[in-house]
Amino acid sequence: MLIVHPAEHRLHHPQRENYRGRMVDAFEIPARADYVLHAVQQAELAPIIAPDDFGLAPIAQVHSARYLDFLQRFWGQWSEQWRKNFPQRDAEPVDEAFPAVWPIRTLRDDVEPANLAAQLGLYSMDSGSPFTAGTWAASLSASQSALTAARHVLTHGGGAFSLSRPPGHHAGRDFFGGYCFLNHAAITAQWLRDQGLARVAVLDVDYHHGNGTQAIFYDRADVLTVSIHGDPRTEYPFYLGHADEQGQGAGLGYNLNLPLPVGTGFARWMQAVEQGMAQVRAFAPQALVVSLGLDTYGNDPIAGFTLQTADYPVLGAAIRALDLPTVMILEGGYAAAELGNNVVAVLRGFEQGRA
Ligand code: Q9C
Ligand code: ZN
Repeated sequence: MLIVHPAEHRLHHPQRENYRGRMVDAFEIPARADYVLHAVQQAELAPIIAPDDFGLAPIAQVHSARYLDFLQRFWGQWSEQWRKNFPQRDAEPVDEAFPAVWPIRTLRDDVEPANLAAQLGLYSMDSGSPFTAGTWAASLSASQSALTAARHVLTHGGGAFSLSRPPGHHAGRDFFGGYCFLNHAAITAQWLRDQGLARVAVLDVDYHHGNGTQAIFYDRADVLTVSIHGDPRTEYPFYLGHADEQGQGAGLGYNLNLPLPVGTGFARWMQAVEQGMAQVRAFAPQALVVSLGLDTYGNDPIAGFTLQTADYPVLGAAIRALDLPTVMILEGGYAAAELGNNVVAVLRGFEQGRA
């Protein structure tokens, strides 16, 4: 196994976020990756390398041109505008920007407003995902990290883990949300397709439904998307992730959602994961991308399942038993101090697995 880790994740360091209408300490912070890096170093699981640069082309295969343009220029324009409006202050005005207005039903999303606050709404799904000075650079590094892991498993088989952030699975073709800006899992699956693999499966075990990944591949039969998650009737992202979403057109039958109620424990959860894995096996993919969120953990501050650290090796072993070239990408998991142990538990299970 190989672990890929970009130091640039740290450039995205939000202080605060809007959570249920209140400003609270941000959950998706650099300390998360620091804890994981420390734990995988201590465990001596695998070599840890920095990502290579795959450029923007693989990212532009998934995200729209105007969204990528927005991500790259937004902070520069936003902070410049702020300095003009408040010339007496010379530092960065605020540490993070949040949307406040959106083109919901009946409003137009085809014309990009010149107003930057309005652009922030056009390209987002919620007000809880801080956009910071380093958001683009960190997100780009996370995509490059996932691609580096993908190239490793394409060449050598086995597994590779992208120890990167911010996460990606909520980001759609042209929007951010749920702390995600670039959909690294989707970019990786598409890149593997573009390398000539006919079928790629994405298995999303994050607590939250992978709405971005589902939507990106919803009408396609070449990428199977499977997500096990908290029921969207009560859990973020609320507006997608129901069991009746099975894909459309050529993609009908190539999306599987397994929503579970708040309070679900390991036995029931693992049963659903096995059900998802049966679908993956039936699809007979040439590679597997795992959206590895660890917010299923019982002590997670923003999620509702009750998994324990000792449960995670079972997940890792089951992933290994699929016997596919496997790219695992870090998604959520906000019990930061325990996140490292939980990641190591999955990776140990993967290493020792192959039941
Ligand atoms: N005020 C991931 O785990 N919480 N994202 C929104 C609404 C968003 C989690 C709360 C949670 C997103 C990758
Ligand atoms: Zn999550």
